[in-house]
Amino acid sequence: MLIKRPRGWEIPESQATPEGVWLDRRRLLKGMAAGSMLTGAAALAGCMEEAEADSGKQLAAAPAADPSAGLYPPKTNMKYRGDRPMTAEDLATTYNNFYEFGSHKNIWRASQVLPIRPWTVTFDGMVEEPRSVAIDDLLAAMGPLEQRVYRHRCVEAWSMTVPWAGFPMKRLIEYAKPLGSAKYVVMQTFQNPDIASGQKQYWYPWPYVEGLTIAEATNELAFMATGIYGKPMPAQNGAPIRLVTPWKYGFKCVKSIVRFSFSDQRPVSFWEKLQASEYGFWANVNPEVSHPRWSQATEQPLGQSDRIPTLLYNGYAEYVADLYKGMNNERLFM
Ligand SMILES: Nc1nc2c(c(=O)[nH]1)N[C@H]1C(S)=C(S)[C@@H](COP(=O)(O)O)O[C@H]1N2
Ligand SMILES: [Mo]
Repeated sequence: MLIKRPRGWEIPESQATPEGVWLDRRRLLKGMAAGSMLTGAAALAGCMEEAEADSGKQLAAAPAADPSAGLYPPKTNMKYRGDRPMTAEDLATTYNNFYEFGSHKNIWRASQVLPIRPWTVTFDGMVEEPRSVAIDDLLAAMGPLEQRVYRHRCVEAWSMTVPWAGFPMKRLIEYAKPLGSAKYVVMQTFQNPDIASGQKQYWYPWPYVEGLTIAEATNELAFMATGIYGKPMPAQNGAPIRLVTPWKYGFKCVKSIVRFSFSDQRPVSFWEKLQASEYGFWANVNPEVSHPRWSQATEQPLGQSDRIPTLLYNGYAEYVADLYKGMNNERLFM
């Protein structure tokens, strides 16, 4: 018999894991591990098998020795609830874009080699005083983490709805102390071609860089995510810290950030350098502005059978539309 292995977005909605289920699984796991280190490890393996059998796919594990594990799961901020069925964890953590590890969706295994500790984040450029800080010290300085369920819309027209853990980007901007004259924050992904084989592909303008205006970065929706599904961020989703701007196309959400630089010059981002006619600085979601090669009118939620209409600013207009008032000469939507 020929068995067709469904692609990510073809898995029926009935298999999507509702929030309660994965939370319970996590609690179970925690409880078992607390019992004894030894049986904890065995239980973990057992639980993985169970999850694998559940979904017909291997569940991506959170990094084993993550010193920040105790911060998860954080409290849910009920203001941001996604308003759509939650995407199954094993889809969101095995169907990824992370070109550093390959230009296909199945990079999650390859990305496990990313060393997420020690991890240093640098703040420089137009700041009161440049500084570098270890990720766990930064997490401590950012105060309590929170969980927010956001929709995510990739420019390729697939989408997901996932629970991120992290803190408002505004808090990080305040911590960085930019000068009043800074207009942009520029974020850069790690660079290490020995680990990330995609970075040996010289035709890409490594490192991955993205930017926001300070007004965008301090908007209440802009979020620094350090975890997902109630756990520390797995490598493939951008450990240990990545940007989430849910009103913009997904490529703005730069992963595995090592540097925040402040500038009065608009940066040219990774995709814009590669193909400026298709990918711009603003990249706000708009169903009426087509990508030069495909329509943006609808999207395919991962794990669901039917496409759904795409919304202006991905449905977040009430939060962000004012940011772009009077900018009619800008290419706001690509
Ligand atoms: N460093 C880096 N960040 C990146 C990318 C990338 O290739 N490299 N891909 C972007 C794109 S196109 C999308 S849609 C999202 C995907 O995030 P996810 O894999 O967590 O769904 O990450 C964004 N951030
Ligand atoms: Mo994307």
